[in-house]
Amino acid sequence: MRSNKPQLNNNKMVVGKLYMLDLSSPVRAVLLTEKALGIELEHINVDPIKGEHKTAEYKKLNPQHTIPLYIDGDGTIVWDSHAIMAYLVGKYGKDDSLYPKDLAKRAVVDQRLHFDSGNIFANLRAIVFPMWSAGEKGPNQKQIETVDTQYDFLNKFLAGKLWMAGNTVTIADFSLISSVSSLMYVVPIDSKYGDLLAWIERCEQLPYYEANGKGARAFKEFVKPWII
Ligand SMILES: N[C@@H](CCC(=O)N[C@@H](CS)C(=O)NCC(=O)O)C(=O)O
Repeated sequence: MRSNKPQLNNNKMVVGKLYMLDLSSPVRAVLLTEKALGIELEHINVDPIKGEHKTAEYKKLNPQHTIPLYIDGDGTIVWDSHAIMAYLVGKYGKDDSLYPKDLAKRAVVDQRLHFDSGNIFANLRAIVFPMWSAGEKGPNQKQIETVDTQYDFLNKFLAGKLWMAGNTVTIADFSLISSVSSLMYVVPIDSKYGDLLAWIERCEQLPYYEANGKGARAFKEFVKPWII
């Protein structure tokens, strides 16, 4: 493995290594954070579809064998996109706007991050994993109803707000847009969820949105064969 020490690349300091694949929505949440912070990470592709996450070398770094995995220039190892985003903002953010230090504000961001882990991403994974691993077609009616309920919650979180945790962009938006922009190809969002649809458009206007957009389009093509 190469050195973990920060190195210069095109006059930008490469602050750490990200083990990743564009198709993966949690990876894309970290890519959005990287761009928003204006830092540069070395990108190392690890393709779970080819089993590249199950090598002894990778499992030594992350026994849970998930992507994304981050290794900072100082050697700190972090996995889980939500933990990586929080770490990067704390270490490299010029201010705390993406992940506020204020406890009340942070609690709202944390709730949204956990909502992604426990609900939005969890359902995306539950629907998509059997597709590529076992060729199953989906989603079924029960899954559609569950996801629709979660879209309803997201729509309610946004009532009277521009962004998921208030009126400024936070890592909660990065986490949820990366998942929602994949899930919506599997379970379309009903037009009655106007605040949610407007938020997606707002995210797409962010100057660094392509960090998610490219992989989200690739995901759409990837899942097409199994969608009923
Ligand atoms: N909660 C984790 C989820 C990570 C995750 O499940 N990543 C998938 C790819 S999208 C993966 O690595 N799957 C392979 C495995 O779990 O073995 C995060 O946010 O990083």
